[in-house]
Amino acid sequence: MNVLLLIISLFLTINLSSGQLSRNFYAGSCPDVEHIVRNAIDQKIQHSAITVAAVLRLYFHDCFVNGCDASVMISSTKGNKAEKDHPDNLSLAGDGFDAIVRAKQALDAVPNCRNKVSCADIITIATRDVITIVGGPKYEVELGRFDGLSSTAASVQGKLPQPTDDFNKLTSHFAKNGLTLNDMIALSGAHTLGVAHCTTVLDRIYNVKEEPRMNATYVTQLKALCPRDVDPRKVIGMDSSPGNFENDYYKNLQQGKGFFKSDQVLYTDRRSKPTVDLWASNGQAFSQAFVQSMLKLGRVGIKTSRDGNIRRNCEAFN
Ligand code: HEM
Ligand SMILES: *[C@@H]1O[C@H](CO)[C@@H](O)[C@H](O)[C@H]1NC(C)=O
Ligand SMILES: CC(=O)N[C@H]1CO[C@H](CO)[C@@H](O)[C@@H]1O
Repeated sequence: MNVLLLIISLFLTINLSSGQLSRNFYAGSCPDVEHIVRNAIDQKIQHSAITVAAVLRLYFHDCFVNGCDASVMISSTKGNKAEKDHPDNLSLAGDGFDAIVRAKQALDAVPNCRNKVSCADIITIATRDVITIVGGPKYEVELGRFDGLSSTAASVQGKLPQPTDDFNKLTSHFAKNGLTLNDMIALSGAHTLGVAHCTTVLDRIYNVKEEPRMNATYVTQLKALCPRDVDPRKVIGMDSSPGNFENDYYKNLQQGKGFFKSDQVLYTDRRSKPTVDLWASNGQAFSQAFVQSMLKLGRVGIKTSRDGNIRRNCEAFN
């Protein structure tokens, strides 16, 4: 493991940051920012373990809609229906939002850090932390994002991939954000964590004829957990260890046990299958690829002091 960390950090040193982002953006204003966020996240997770997956998904949805600018955090008001109220927020778990709000409160309690750290950077740090906490790779984050000045439900439309999307649709969603097929395969590995609503797989498990690659044993298991008339609020793990970050995601795809069609297609399509096979057999290669792709995702649509600011409240514009 230490060797892996060394390799990752050497690689990152060479491949440092892009644009205005840097590793030590807050060195002058709030040098302890990463410890403060980490403590707040540790505390939040002790109360609610589902925070882990909630934060990771929040980061993805934030970055894919108008860039990583915390626009996903904004609460709707009378005059504005914000991003989080688009149906595609797909029930982003409230604990993810709450974790960021708490980390911000912890920062604001330290005089020199008060209103110095952007909410977008808090999400970025918190996401790295939750991944590390559940056994994923530890990596250095790039900081210096500003918070966005707009957030509308309308702007979410069509920006997020859907679980029923085919291969070309999926790759085009990632390409629009400057992400490659390799990035897409690596980032989809995030589905090693967390849960999904039964309602998102009902169609798939009760109409399996359309997807011959689905593992029959797995279909039986899913049907037992998610009967046709299941309570729409019911959620189930997307793999058998939804609280651990590992490369099981790829091993499951090899066995026809991808949770969504958008997961399984990575194994059925010849363009991505070799990479799935590689990462199923080599967890270190997956971890390295995942870190690189997370950093790339974190560079999407970065706001500067010209088109962004540092929010005093992550859930409202200044
Ligand atoms: C490739 C296209 C993707 C599709 C179609 C997709 C779709 C979904 C859907 C439908 C859910 C279940 C939502 C629910 O029922 O509550 C989900 C959960 C989740 N997704 Fe994705 N996703 C994709 C990529 C990603 C990426 C790139 C990440 C992060 C890097 C990610 C992280 C997560 C996490 C962590 C959860 C679990 C959330 C929780 O437990 O609260 N997903 N995804
Ligand atoms: C289906 O899943 C079972 C148990 O999870 C596994 O033993 C089996 O090898 C899988 N079948 C295929 C075709 O991969
Ligand atoms: C967490 C959150 O804000 N979820 C919202 C997602 O959008 C639906 C409406 O589409 C709201 O009902 C949820 O409260």
